[in-house]
Amino acid sequence: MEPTQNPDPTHPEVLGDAGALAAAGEALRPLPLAELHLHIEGTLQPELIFELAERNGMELPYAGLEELRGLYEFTDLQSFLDLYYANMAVLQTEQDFADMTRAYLARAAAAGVRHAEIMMDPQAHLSRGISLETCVNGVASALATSVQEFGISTLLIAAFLRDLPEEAALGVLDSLLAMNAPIAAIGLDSAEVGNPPAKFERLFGRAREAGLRLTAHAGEEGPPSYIIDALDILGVERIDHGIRCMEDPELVERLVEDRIPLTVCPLSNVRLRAVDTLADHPLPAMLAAGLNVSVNSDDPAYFGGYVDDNFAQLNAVFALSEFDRARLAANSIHSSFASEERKAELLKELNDI
Ligand code: ES4
Ligand code: ZN
Repeated sequence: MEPTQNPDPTHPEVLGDAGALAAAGEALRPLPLAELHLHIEGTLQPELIFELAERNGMELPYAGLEELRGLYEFTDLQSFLDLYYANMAVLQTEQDFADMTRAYLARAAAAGVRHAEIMMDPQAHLSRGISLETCVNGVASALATSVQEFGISTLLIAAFLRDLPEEAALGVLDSLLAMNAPIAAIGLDSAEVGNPPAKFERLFGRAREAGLRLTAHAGEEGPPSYIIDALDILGVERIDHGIRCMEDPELVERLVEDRIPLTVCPLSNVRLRAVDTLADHPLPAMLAAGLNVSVNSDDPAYFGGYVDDNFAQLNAVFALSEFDRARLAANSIHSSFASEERKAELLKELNDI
């Protein structure tokens, strides 16, 4: 990458050497990239939760924003999921889903995101009496104008809750297919430990037959064997998180060899205590091992930041080289489910920086 040619005095971050400024704690210029691991319900900011509650005439169990914000201290994945599912109660209408999605896209554009693969949890809404049409059409209506409004191409991933029975997931997949929902892929999320990939072998088989792309959370809290089973039993093309692969050198070798994408979410891993501190995060070791890793925000409203915040904090701790930052961005583009044409466009944009 070339240093900035035309320094703009109104944007001090582009003056001089970006690396030196980053080391001094200044903002990095965001690189164009793809966000591949993002739960749209995890973009629901506390302010929007209150706004939607008021619009829908609902009483929240919190006196105000500060009380709600005080609850964002998590001890593990489940302690986060409890608040994440509770806060979804305010999502009632198509407009609510559309407003949440549009707010994410606006913020993601500022973070450098040029392509977003957005997961949603239909079962978390069905169980509250919200129809598939309401949640899918609401999110999809915001995605429909994303290229125009935000310059972000998008696709939608229906994620299934692994702590529910496979039968439930099969029913929802059939309904999504019957309504011709605009989904490109399926994912697998929620409480990992005790819900291994093998539980969803038929679901992933059916999705593959329907022509959908496949990804699954594995190796976030669960052991390396869950990553192996997601690949071998579910046939996924991508692993969400996957950080615990580092405990199994043979698995690392396989993931490197096969260029399996791992959508890593550093701030999420810190906030859910998968790692003690960001300085203990395996990302630099994963890069050094030659793994195909990207940086993603997971549930940015809950974990302290969007993809640019993840990069900024990584950079503050590890002083990533410009080469590594460009590699992470290029990995995200190569690992996306976008068309070859769109990938080429984004890679060119990255190269021209
Ligand atoms: C999730 Cl961080 C994480 N892990 C598993 N399932 C999830 N759903 C939303 N965020
Ligand atoms: Zn996730």
